[in-house]
Amino acid sequence: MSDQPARLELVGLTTRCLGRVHHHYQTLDSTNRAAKEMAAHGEPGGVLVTADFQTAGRGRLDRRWESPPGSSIMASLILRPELNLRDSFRLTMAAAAAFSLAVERVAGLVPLIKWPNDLYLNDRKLAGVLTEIKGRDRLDWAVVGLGMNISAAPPEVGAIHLVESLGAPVDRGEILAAGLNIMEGFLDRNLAPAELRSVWLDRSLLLGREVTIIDGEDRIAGAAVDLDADGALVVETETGRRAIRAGDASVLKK
Ligand code: BT5
Repeated sequence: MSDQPARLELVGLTTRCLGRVHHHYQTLDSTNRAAKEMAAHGEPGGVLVTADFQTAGRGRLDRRWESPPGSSIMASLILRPELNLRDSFRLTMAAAAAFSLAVERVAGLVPLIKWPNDLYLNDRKLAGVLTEIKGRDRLDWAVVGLGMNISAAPPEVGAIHLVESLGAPVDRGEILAAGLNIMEGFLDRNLAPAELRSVWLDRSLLLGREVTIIDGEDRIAGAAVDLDADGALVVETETGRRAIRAGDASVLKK
């Protein structure tokens, strides 16, 4: 692990707290892994860890997150909000909403939010959020990780990058700073579920479409019709409505 001088400038950062302490690395195994270690050692909320390259970037369920060197945002934020553990999905909701809004603000494109943790452009994956938490009933700390393809994306997973979609250069530091600015606003408003739900509803990739949700052995098919107050996806199945809290969604192509 090499600790290089910061090369990722947070252009336009206006936060009080988020990203004010920023550790940037040329190479790390995983920014989430590093941030979790820092959180466990007592680093305060707001600390940001970024890398140009990850040798063991992670998605959910120990999947891999791959990205060519220097081509993306790979960022993990330590957060310590007052939150019940059962409400921790709001952190993922806030991050996905903040970074969808940030891309719109900086690049003028509107990434759709694919429940439960992805941003999509043109039906291809642009970004993913990985939230990891520690606590009992109350949250002790959370690490919210974001991977977003800026100028390249691994072709084999059908991903898209922002420059490809926009047809012009984009400054990843500007996107990251804008996302942190917006995220801090959500945190200041106590991650208000109604506000987060409304951004998600506005930008939902799944609503109104026929979907299949796979959660371990569980497979649920139907029309995605709503998000409930906790961010669960409401699916109209043959046997009635179900609120689904976790899983991987795929859209049925017509
Ligand atoms: C996610 O998981 O989408 C969460 C990804 C979080 C990555 C960030 S990078 C900074 C921080 N540090 C980490 O170690 N992780 C976080 P999931 O929904 O499970 O999706 C994972 C799947 O996305 C993989 O199995 C691939 O199919 C696909 N994938 C991998 N790399 C990708 C990329 N660059 N762009 C789009 N899709 C990708």
